[in-house]
Amino acid sequence: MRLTRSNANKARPRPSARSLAVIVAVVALFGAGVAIVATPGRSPPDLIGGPFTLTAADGKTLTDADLKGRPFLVYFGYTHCPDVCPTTLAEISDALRRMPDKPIRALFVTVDPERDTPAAMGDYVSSFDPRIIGLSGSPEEIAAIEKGYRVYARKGPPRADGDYSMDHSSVVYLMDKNGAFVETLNLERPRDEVAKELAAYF
Ligand SMILES: [Cu+2]
Repeated sequence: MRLTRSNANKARPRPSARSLAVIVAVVALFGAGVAIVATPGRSPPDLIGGPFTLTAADGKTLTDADLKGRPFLVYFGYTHCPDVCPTTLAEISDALRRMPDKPIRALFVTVDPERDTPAAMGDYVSSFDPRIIGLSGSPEEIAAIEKGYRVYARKGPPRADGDYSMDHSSVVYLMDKNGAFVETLNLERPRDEVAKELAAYF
């Protein structure tokens, strides 16, 4: 049976904030793909990642050099996020809890350094797996790592109460022990499967 236009519309679920974030991320990664074509001689892993300097909750600096030697995860978001960030961090936590012995570091880097101080980031991640590290930095430091990881992040329009939200791409990056990009972690599948795949890297 052919669907009429109105039926087809009814059958199609409304895109969630999460799927919109994934679409944004795919567009951002496609942008990276265009750059690959335009930059001969650079392999795709070189186009995502790179050096960074950030600040942890204890005030200590964390750089890409400090992470050398073991693979790590990176996720970008902000503590005022109503939906996508807490959901994703809960999913990462859930996968990590399935491998309690693995020394995995997962960085949660703010895209909203104006409000998210290092202490606020540390406070926020304390409700998730302790291997998730909350990180902030100066606006310049955050802009630099966003550029390196091809992150899309933009301040949304101010709300009536003066507060604002951030539109941002939602991608969990798996980086290897040299800090080179491996893949984006697919969390849209059974958590055991995610944990099994991750465990193979650590
Ligand atoms: Cu978010």
